[in-house]
Amino acid sequence: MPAQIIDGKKVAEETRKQIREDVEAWVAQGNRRPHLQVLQVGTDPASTTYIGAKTRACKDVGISTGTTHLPDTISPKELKKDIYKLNNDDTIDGILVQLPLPNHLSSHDVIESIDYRKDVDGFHPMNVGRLAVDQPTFRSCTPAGILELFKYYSIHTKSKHAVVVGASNIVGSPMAIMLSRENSTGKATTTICHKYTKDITRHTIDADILIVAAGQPGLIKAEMVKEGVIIIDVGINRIADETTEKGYKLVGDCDFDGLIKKASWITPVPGGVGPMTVAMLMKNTLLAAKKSIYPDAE
Ligand code: BQF
Repeated sequence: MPAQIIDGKKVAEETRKQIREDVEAWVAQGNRRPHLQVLQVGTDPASTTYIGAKTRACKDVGISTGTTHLPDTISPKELKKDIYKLNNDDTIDGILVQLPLPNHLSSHDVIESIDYRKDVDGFHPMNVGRLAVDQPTFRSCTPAGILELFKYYSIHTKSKHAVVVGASNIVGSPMAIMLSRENSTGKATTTICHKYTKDITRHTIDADILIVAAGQPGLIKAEMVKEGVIIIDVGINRIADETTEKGYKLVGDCDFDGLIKKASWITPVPGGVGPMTVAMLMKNTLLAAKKSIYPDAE
């Protein structure tokens, strides 16, 4: 039997519908409408696309939003000055600096300059630290979205072997932390593979749940996994394709056509993890707004 498809587009729509209701209830109680401010440094076309998706999602759920465009020549000092202004602006609930940044800017330094209470991406060391000790926090949107998909499809992680391929600060590392904590979305035995792993098949072949965020199209093939594996493909790679309007198509890091025959569940690209990432950003922004008034809100 071929794998069942995890429909991230559908689950994201349902998630946004819930958030829309929560936002309207929040505003109906007399609160200011939540606001997300996005900072774009430079004009990277992929970044522009992602910001477009986030702006549309904000409109959909009733969160107010704006994008500040900054030149790619901006100095770290100037960029941080803009961030401090937003930190001190009571009408701004969430601040998102679109990544990647141009090479001359340190993302660590820039992220740390964001007030952690407005860090709706969940990248500030305060929020990462709180995640690591299992305290309520703004969770990184992609791994949080993957856990929402597990919840929706009743995919259990307890005592499973979860293998995470890719150790980035944005996806792999927080994903592994979440899966290994002793809570209802964790309790998995977790392996992290990365570019220094000698023989990744040794690990992937043993995975009950395989989460791939390596940025390498076709990295995971059917021979590398066992029957019944759950495949979560986080990769978003642009591949040249003249038959499409844009001249490219999106593919993940996994050989979907091969793996669908062997897996029990699989996420497509596009329409899998990506839409959930954006939905979780909406959730974090509403949470930031609530916490600005009720610090204990969860
Ligand atoms: C979909 C991102 C790499 C580097 C920087 C929907 C998104 C993507 C795909 C999206 C991503 C990836 C984002 C789909 C935000 C996810 O339909 O499959 C939405 O907008 N994402 C980002 O902001 O920066 C990135 C990937």
